[in-house]
Amino acid sequence: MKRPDKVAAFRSLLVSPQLEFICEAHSGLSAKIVEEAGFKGIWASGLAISAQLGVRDNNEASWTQVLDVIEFMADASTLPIMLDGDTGYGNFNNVQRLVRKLEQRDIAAVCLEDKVFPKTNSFIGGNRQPLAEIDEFCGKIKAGKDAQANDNFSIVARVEAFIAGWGLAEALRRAEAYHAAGADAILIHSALRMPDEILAFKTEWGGRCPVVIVPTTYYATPTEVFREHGIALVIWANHVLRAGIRAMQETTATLFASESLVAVEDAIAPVREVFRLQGAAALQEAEDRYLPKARLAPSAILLAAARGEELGELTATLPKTMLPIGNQPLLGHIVITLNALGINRIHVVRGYAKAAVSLPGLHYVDNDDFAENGELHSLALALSGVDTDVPVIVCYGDVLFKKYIVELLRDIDAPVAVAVDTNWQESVNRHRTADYARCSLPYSRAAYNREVDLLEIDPQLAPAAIHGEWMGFMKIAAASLPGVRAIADEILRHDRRAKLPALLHELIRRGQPVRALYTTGNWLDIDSVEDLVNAGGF
Ligand code: SPV
Ligand code: MG
Repeated sequence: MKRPDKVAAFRSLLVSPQLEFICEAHSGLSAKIVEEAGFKGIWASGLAISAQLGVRDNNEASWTQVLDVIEFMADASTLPIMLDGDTGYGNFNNVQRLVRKLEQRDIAAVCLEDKVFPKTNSFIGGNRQPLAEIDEFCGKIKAGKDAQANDNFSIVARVEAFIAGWGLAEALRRAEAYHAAGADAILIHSALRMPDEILAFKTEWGGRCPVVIVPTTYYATPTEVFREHGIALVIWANHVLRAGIRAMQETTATLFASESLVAVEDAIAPVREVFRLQGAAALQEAEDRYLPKARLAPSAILLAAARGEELGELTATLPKTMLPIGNQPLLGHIVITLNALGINRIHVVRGYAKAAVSLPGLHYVDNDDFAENGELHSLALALSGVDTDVPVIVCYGDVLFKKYIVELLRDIDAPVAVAVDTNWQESVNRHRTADYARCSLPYSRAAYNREVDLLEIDPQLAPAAIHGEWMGFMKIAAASLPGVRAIADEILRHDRRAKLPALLHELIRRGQPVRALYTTGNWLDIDSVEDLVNAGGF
């Protein structure tokens, strides 16, 4: 990836024939915001960085701590950054080390001020602040220029003569010396409310080298005045920090007073804006490119619209799926089993006494006409609301099962698959109706490792033809969802009471294989009070 030449970009700003502007930032986030606003460069303000760290602008933050902050800023933005390097954090030797470290971090420029370490902010008792010896300061500039590896790295010498109460002559004397020592530009600072000092300086200075200003106190001066006087670069030095302080104070005061989020929600940036500024979308794209495709957990559809009349009084006010088994309703047990397989998007089709079907965390699909239609209608309703990029596991809302049954289905690679219980004789013995299945291969050792297809499902199947019992478990691959949905709709147009086997038959009839997975026992459908009692021990 081509990186912008930040160092050259800053030098062009300094020498450009027109008035240029850079803006303060104090963090990776604010650097990005300054860039998005359209600025061409960033002022890494000592005041703003120290303030956001919660310390004073008196070199309380160590220079390496400042370096850590501007490294984040440089990473977050493509703009050139000029560090407010205070006095250089020591003597000429410290300046050399600073310049090397800044270049390593792709910082384009440093501004050094002619005060004494530890410095204090120019607006705090400026006229009591001692200035550096001119020669000593010139030595720092020379040392910095000698240390830089990139010819375009800029060192801006900041003259604090006006701040410290000296006049124009001293300011000019210093500027001249710093210029001669190799400074690429002069920052002339003033704490007056009018621009008189800096304009007088610029008039005398002429075009000897670019002049940079910080109009924090003489903010009311029309920008045109700076332009007319040939100022090279204006620094808006602390306004992002101050905007942030005001916004934080107002928001926290409102939150504290109102004990509610309502009053602030619309006044602050939405969370998605935070993600955007952090570049979350780019990471998502990169994940798609570089991460192995994670197997997404399927979603599940539980068909639970029926009452369960066979249970008589027990289901007078509750559908079967909500009957208590131990400490939870039947539905709760099913959900726990699915959750254990990583399946947490569960769509429950409810109908009879639907208000009673209300466990938290589930997606409900209402089949209000449940008395007039059948299972397939319930399935079709649910299929229209599922995520289409993950497979769907379908099961009945009145069946308890060991999780491996669904696990096998989850892991099988087939457009549509069903679990078939080899233990079908038990159902015959219990004289209950069951969906008996005939498959392409009977259950045997030979069936292990072989693809077995479902051929037929019929409660009336002759015992000699039965290979197992279908318990209602079905998996539909994500790619098969639209096709299955269309076939279900077609069947329902002719028979709105159709049951699930009708769907399987139609798939088979159209030559779309339905894979059969043999399992043995380990499930229980609740059809009688006896089942309910047995379920307690399942
Ligand atoms: C800063 O932003 O830290 C500066 C400019 O040095 S000023 O606060 O005006 O001194
Ligand atoms: Mg500063």
